[in-house]
Amino acid sequence: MDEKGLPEESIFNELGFFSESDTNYKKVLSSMCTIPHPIAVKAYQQFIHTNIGDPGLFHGVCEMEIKVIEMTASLLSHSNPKTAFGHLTSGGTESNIEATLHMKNRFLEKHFNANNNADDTNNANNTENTKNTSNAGNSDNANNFKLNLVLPKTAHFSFEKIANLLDIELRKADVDSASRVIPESVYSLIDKNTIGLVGIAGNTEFGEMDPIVELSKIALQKKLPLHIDAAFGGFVYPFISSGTQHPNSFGFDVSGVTSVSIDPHKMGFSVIPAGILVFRDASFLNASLEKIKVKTPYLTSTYQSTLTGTHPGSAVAATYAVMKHLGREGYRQKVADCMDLTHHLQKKLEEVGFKPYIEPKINILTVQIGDYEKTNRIRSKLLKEHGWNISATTTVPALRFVLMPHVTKEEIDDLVVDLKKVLDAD
Ligand code: 0PR
Repeated sequence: MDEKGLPEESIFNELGFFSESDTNYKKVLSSMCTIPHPIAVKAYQQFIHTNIGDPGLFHGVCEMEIKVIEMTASLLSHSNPKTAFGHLTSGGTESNIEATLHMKNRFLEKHFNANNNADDTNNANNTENTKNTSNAGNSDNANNFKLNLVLPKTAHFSFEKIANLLDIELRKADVDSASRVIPESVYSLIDKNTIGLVGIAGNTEFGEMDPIVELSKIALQKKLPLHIDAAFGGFVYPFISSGTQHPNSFGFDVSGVTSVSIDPHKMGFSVIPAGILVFRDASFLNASLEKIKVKTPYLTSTYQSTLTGTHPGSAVAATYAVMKHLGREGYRQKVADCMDLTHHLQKKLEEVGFKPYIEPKINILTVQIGDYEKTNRIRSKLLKEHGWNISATTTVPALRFVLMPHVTKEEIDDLVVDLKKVLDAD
């Protein structure tokens, strides 16, 4: 750090230089984020100094957070949104971490109970089971076996971090040709050490939704929590116009669903960082919250049970503002615009001979142009020679386009011309 500070003007000249290297979202069809709504930006600025980690100082943002959770629960078809429990996070990764942490704590509480009180439904303190390291039945061998989480193989890579962080095994269930998880595969992976199930509403690569109702049946039968990762699809599926044959239920109207992750900083058009984690109600969490709860004697609250300490109230305000400003009607229109872009790209690609890999349900389109090597080569030529940011899928070789509101039809037309050029020269 320099001894002497610089005047404002030279700082902003320098910032301008850095900013030039950042995208302004032109030619970006790889991102699940977009330019935030101006209302969100304005609200963010108004609350820039607020810290929701010290709630006693910021009653206003705390009240807004409660309202955001209530609005979100209602969007997720909760029958009594006021009883939903949740908070804002930094995004899908943090929401998934916390949801999984609660599943793990709930499992440990149920089977090992913090005070070693035997849960005889699972044979705790049964000496037989102390010999069996794969049996979650005894507190003495709590460290001798690995807990597992059953999730679709299309799940976001944040779960890889979670596996490492929480020391759990990921059991990846097979998916069908439309990238939707196969319920029988999920069922077959469950055992005594399974802490819960995950379903996805809008998977990262294809935007597809898993058969949540089927997953819910399994969860209820096996008495397991079911977390839905709707980080991207949560603000899309509820606004897809009816008439599509897609079953849009993935929220709290599906009885086995215990928690949902949904990101305002993606299709919610709020600022970064804004994620939301909502639970059907707090009862599922009681024991777990106790476990992660820490005393905060010198703050205005007596304890904290969120993963982060200091976190931005500004993101809460931005999210509240944009949700209130757009309303369901506004989101429906924005989603319709994104779908219009998606169908425009689909038509343009079909004109040059490419059909989508999966008929797009939401604003993500994938197209197969060859094997992995060719796909990566074309992708990198599109960037190097023409400046297009496109991603590629990993579960099948395909180019992937995310049609966010910053994309225009003119851009799409230019992109398809450039893609054709690159393919012809390859
Ligand atoms: N769950 C799903 C289904 C996701 O698609 C993502 C992110 C996450 C969880 C994790 O969310 P956070 O990144 O908010 O923690 N999916 C995007 C992706 O990996 C994130 C992204 C967004 C990446 C914008 C790049 C980008 O420019 O593609």
